[in-house]
Amino acid sequence: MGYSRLTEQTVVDYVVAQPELRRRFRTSRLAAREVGDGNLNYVFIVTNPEEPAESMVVKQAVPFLRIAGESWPLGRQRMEFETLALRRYAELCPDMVPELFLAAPDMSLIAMRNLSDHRIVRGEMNLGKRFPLLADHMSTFLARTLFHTSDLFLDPADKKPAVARAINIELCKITEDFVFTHPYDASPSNAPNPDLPQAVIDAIQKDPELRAAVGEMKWLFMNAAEALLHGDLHTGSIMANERETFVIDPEFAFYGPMGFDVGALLANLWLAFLAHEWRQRAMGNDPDPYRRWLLETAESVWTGFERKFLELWRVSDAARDGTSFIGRDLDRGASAEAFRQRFMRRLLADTIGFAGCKIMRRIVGIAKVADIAGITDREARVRIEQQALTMGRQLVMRRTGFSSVAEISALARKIAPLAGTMA
Ligand code: SR1
Ligand code: MG
Repeated sequence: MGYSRLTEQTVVDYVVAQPELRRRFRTSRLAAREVGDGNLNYVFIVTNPEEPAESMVVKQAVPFLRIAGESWPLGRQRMEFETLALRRYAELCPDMVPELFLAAPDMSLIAMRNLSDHRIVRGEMNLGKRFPLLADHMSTFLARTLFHTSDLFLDPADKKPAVARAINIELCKITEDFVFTHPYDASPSNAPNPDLPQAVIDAIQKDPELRAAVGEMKWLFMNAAEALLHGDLHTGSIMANERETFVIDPEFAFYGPMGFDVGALLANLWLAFLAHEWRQRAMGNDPDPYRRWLLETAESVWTGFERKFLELWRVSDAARDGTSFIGRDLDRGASAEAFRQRFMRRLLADTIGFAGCKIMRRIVGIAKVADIAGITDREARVRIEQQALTMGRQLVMRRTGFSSVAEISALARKIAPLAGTMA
């Protein structure tokens, strides 16, 4: 079948015509709704109106960038990278990705389980909801996916073809441009809040030290094929409830630096921390408890990730007759352990640097986060955006100087104090 763009009408005909999809419904009288709120694709929920529990999601790539419109062409192949990543994640973290019912490269679409009992974490956090298991689940996801797709675990003869299969040129280019380049080179694609003083943007775009540091992060992103990354792991790519957490939307997947995925998640928790100084007050709450929870969640993501990643690594090395990534053991594992400790320190620095870039791009660049862009008090929004830029800058510039994420919590509280600690 050739490609055609689906609509709320034609997606139903499509589902009914695919036996592996049709058999999941007791009727062919289905209804569909387009619910995509992402920047790239179209997402339909197809339901049996008589039995709303019978439903599925159909996600289709269109040959352009949705956020920009049809004048911005973008290949449809991104859905194949999403499929590849969802399949690999289903092997590594089966309870954390939606079950795939069908992948149809000809139509650039996938059909999968509708996570109807789960909500997008960003939207819920903006309403002040807590996810008590989020840090535990996401640290497990990060540890398992990043360790098992890296050279610390895989045979090089398996890893290199895996890297080659996931060369995602177009979507990496989006990240290279919109995360690492355009926010800093005064590109016309930028869309800063018009209330933000030009001097604040100039401070980001005309600081050679900062631009050089961001350039180093871009270089790492483009050259360090460490592990299979989700590639866009912000809080809008996670669906959760009190019990379960699912990772969705891995169309940006490729083999890149591990810190990019970890940093994306931390950056979005820190952006939420900044936003909730206003959001919680607007809801009539004392902002401190929720903001503290966000910082604790960020700390637990890192500490949980570090512990679980090291655990997987030590167990895997132990099963290899004393031969680890650095070679044969000659000192009862002391050298292997020293390498692990250095590896994690370097990974923390990468994570912090990438988080800084991710924070700044959400203020200056084209793609915003609703956490901050949805702040209706203009003065508060400008204040919080300035805090975000201050924090992003410090993270990138000082990324090798932090020895824990708790130190970043202290930095965040210094830049945007908790109400209880304000003078
Ligand atoms: C043109 S920027 C589009 C952005 O949307 C995705 O969610 C990625 O973050 C990408 O950078
Ligand atoms: Mg997405």
